[in-house]
Amino acid sequence: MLIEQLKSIVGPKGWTSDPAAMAPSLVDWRGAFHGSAPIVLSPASTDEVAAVVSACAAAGVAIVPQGGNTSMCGGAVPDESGQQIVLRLGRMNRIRALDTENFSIEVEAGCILEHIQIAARKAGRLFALSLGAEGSCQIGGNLATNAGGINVIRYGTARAQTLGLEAVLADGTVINSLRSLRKDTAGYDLKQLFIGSEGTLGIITAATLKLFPDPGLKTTVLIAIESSGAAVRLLSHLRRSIGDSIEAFELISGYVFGLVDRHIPASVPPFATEFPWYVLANTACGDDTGSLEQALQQAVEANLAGDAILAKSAAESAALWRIRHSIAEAERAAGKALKHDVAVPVSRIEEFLQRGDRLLAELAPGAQLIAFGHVGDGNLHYNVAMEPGSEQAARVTEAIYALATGLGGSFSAEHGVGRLKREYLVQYRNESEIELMRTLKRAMDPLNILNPGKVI
Ligand code: FAD
Ligand code: 2HG
Ligand code: ZN
Repeated sequence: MLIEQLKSIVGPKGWTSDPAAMAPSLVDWRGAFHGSAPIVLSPASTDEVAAVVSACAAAGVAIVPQGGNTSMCGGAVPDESGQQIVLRLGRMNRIRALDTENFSIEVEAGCILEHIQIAARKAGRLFALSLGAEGSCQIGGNLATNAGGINVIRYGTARAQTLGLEAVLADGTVINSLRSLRKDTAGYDLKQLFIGSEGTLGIITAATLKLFPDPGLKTTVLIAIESSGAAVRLLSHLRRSIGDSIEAFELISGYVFGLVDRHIPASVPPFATEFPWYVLANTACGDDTGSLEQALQQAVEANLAGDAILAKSAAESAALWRIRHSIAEAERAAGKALKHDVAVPVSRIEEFLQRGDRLLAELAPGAQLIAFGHVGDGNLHYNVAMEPGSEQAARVTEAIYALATGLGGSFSAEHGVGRLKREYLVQYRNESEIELMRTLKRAMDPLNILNPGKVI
């Protein structure tokens, strides 16, 4: 009976129970988590989402919100029970309004991230969130995971770029906090409850996002370096020299460059000589690359950089960023891996990597490290090519997480907790933090129908 009710709420275009059509929603991007569902719903409006949630609440049936299903931690896939309903947001993909003077844009949750970037650019503005999955991930998923990506160093995470939010609560109530203000201290900032909560406290249906002036021409530079520590010192040096114009500053190991070269067609190896590490950076200094070139020259003289290539055209820049954005795909093509999306203070990156190497050599001799990340944010993807699930794999993950948190870091930097890292949340957040999270969850979702089994 519930299923018939749900079908009538969303209409004939808004549901499927065809196994082939449901299949992409029942497995995660890496193929690590498989689930099943009686039906996949695709509502077309906030009212339809509210009616669906209210019907599910009355029946006590769980809902798994799903955007582009690019989660790296199994967050958007239902469990194996066959009882959880998948709610795809992709049909809600309208850009509702763009206010150039207010530098803001209001979008529905199912908008593909790249479509928002394009709409902003057409209006001479920048929507700064950018990540490898931007061609398929959706803004609702980005906000639900508080996604990071490559531009955090200058513009902050998804949270920092959100002005307002519309969400549906676990009983079907619509919370409209779609304001577009930079300052607003009227009561609790409710939108923050939903950002980063991975669909466990409410379903995001729309958002008002911050835009920036379009900095226009960007300069992309690929810098070869001898050590990860040099990357951190190089970043400090560049920040002192050219200030806030650094938009992205990504660390990539030499092995990872080779991995992309082997698995992604038409990716161009950058240097004739191989270096252990590379930095790929974007600066927004327009036509004036003089101060950047001078700062790079000083870096070479101070042994902070081995060699540097400045992209000479937009096409060259795109080719370099294609390499960076293809890492996850290359790693997936190469086989199974333990994913460690950790953060440490930027100043502890070198220590983390050195101690991580020693731990790996001890716990999994010969296992291949796949290290890269958003070094400007202290966020490293310290992945290890290994079959997950064994005791040895668990020991490696435990050791890496303990190392990161021991250095004042986090075991979960930008991908979220999802299903993959649930057990670690209770381990690495203190008791009072966990209790407050549980209190919030109980208060906002007393029947535990919103993405149960994820996060907490
Ligand atoms: P989904 O995977 O569909 O969902 C993610 C979580 O959000 C799930 O828990 C889901 O239930 C929930 N959710 C989805 N939509 C809603 C909604 N409307 N309301 C409430 N909850 C919802 N992440 C980064 O942070 N930085 C990166 O650089 C980065 N690069 C990536 C590169 C690749 C190639 C891939 C495959 C993934 C990458 N990711 C990265 C991981 C991923 O978090 C992001 O791609 C993105 O934020 C997820 O968006 P999505 O629409 O695919 O969400
Ligand atoms: C990236 O930075 C993504 O490319 C994916 O966050 C990281 O594959 C990963 O571990
Ligand atoms: Zn990342």
